[in-house]
Amino acid sequence: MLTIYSQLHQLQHGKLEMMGGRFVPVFEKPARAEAVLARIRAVGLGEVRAPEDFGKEPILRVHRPRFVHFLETAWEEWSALGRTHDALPFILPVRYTNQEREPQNIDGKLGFYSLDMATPITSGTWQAATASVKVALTAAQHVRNGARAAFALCRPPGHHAAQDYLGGYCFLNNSAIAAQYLRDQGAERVAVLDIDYHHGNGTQVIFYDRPDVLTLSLHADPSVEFPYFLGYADEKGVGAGLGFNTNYPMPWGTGLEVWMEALEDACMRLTVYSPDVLVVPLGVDTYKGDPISQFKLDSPDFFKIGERIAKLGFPTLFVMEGGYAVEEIGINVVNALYGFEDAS
Ligand code: Q9C
Ligand code: ZN
Repeated sequence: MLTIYSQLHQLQHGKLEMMGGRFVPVFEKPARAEAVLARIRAVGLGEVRAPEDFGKEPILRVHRPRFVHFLETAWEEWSALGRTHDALPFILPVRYTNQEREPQNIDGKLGFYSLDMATPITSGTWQAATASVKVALTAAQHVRNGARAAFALCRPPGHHAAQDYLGGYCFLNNSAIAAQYLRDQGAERVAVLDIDYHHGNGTQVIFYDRPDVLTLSLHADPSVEFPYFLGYADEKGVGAGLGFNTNYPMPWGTGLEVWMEALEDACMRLTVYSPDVLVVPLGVDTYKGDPISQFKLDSPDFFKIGERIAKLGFPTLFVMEGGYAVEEIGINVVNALYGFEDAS
């Protein structure tokens, strides 16, 4: 399987994130992508190629222009105040607040465009996030050109980012941008099967009112897990999109058996929908040894997951999302990709 990778991901290297009322070292760090790349090379999964540039247009098909402008200029505004440490918000808009008026001050803007305080903006964030989009788009183009599958080794991840907010270590929604690009290139129906441990809230809201992009997400129950405010089973889409979003929230401690039952139901829906292309936001934070997650999948389980997805028979684009057990992230990701290739 072809992998697309850009070393520019290294430019996103935040120092601290807010967790449990403390600042802790960021979990979403460059070593993650390096470890996945090393494993791909060690086992010889296939060619590793650099991304192509698709310009800003595919990003603007998903994200609001003023949000993209904010991302591009946030570090400049922040550092103009003499601040040399990472940019984070300290105030977030909640209920009964103005959700449309962008503040002028950078501290207000950071809150206005953020979901959490765990996603630091650094001097290299814009370059790294746009390189990650290029990786996803190049891999998408490869699948659109007839490949059975491709792997976009994206970093930073994307599935928590929505039209106009960042969060959950995500700035631009790589999977959603790729799905929209595939639609714009002529795919009539695209499906997104998100298997990251966390709900793909950004992808869900981006396509919530549309029947042309089916969104399915298997994840930890948001009543006890990030992102808390979305990802429940009763969120099924709206308007023309009603019936085209399905969430599979599962309790802490979920292992392969229960997880596979959810995947089986998702596969049934995918078969009925019959997409031209399947996009799989691939997070391996479902792994039992993940430092911030509470599922119990083991390394060999990812092979079975890849196999099951391959049996669907759709051209498939894998997009790297979460997974924070750096020691095992390479094994787990490559197991999923190998399982897919084995059953293809
Ligand atoms: N108690 C992705 O996997 N912090 N994002 C959670 C845990 C944010 C994860 C704190 C987790 C975001 C792409
Ligand atoms: Zn995750």
